[in-house]
Amino acid sequence: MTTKGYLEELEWRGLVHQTTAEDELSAFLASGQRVGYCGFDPTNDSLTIGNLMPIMLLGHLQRHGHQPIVLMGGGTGLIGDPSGKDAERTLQTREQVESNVKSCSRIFERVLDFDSSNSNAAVMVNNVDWLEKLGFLEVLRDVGKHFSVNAMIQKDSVRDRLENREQGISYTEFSYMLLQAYDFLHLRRSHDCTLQIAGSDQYGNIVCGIDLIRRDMIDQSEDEPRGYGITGPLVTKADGTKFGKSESGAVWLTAERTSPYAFYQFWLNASDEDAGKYLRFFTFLDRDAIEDVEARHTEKPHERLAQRVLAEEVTRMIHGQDELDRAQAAAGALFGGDISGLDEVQLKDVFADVPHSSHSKDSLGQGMLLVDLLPETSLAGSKREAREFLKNGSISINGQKLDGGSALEHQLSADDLLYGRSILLRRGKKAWHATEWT
Ligand code: 383
Repeated sequence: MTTKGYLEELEWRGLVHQTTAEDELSAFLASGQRVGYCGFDPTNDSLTIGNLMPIMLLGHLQRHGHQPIVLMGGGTGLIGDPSGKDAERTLQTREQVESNVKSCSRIFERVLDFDSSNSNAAVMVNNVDWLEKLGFLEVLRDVGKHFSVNAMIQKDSVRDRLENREQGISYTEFSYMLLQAYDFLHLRRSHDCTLQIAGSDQYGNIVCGIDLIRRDMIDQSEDEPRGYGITGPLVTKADGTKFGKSESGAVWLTAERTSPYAFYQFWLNASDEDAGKYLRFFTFLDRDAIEDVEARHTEKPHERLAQRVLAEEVTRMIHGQDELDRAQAAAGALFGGDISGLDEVQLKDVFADVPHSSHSKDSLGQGMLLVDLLPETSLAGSKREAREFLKNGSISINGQKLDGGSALEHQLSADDLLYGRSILLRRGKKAWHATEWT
């Protein structure tokens, strides 16, 4: 396999924010199989799409014949990286960190190949394995001596917190960069790892590692490579709002936290301005394929081809073909109105984002007039309006359209409950409302 073209690939995709020693790096990567790593601190039980870009950077690294290392920060997660954080964090317990490492690890199999019969199989390591063994005196003598506090307080991550006296920074978080630097040195020694990859917020930490490696190898031949770094850009949205947030909060990479349906919808909702960029960042489609999608999109923007291809590719990559099929079926049902084929999980996911109201199941006992219920939902502002919508036949129950002639007298009963708890109402083609009965 050729190892050429990794940096060029990242360049045309717009995935390079900064590199160290660019010219040298490009030749270094082209001339042999290299090892590169990216670290992830287990601050939660799942990663978010904020972590997806560096995962893609590792994915491209492997697809260009190099070996990716995923470093789980089981040790650094106990400390807390101040980079990009404006306040000190509360320490997580060891149990929390350990369990987060486990649940976060799963996601990488989706993008990287861990099959150890390949020479560039991805490897996963956990820095608690070596950081935990370091003694305090050893760290101060072997690592700390190479760091100038004068330089440390100039790093963005620290400076911002020093300037903001109210927040300040603890000695613990201040020391974080020593640990990340030590990791790079450790992987340089143990795995011949010469490259660290990350988001742009990590540049300072990467440079610390490279400096430490350089000092450690001071007596070695000049021909021995030291360490390099590549950071990806901050992902932005054309409208200036923050990338990675949907109306219901962060977008996570595990189905337990963000359903494949919501995940699919998130990408589908990308703006025309952003869709092309996201295709380059978050899919492995090649240049011709992406440019072809863009050209076809521009001819008929209303068909949203770029968004559909984006949503399909990313959802398939993270959740697999079956979940993509289910998400698409659910989206189609919501759009077409026929929800009879959806199972309980799909219903829950699809209707998570529509307006909700809660009602007492008892009131269904004697039958409840729909015209009385509608004003309690988002579909009608008053009883008068409710009558009107019913009369002109624009209301559906669980996807079944009501005939205008008899709709005014229509009663809801317990038989209308889907999975024993919800009745889904629709006005016209688009306005859905979920009533929940307990
Ligand atoms: C720990 C030990 C290392 C190397 C890196 C680390 C983690 C690093 C960090 N990264 C972020 C995180 O874990 O805090 N100190 O939440 C994020 N990363 C990646 C990427 C990103 C960064 O996981 O920019 C977004 O996802 O670098 O914020 O030896």
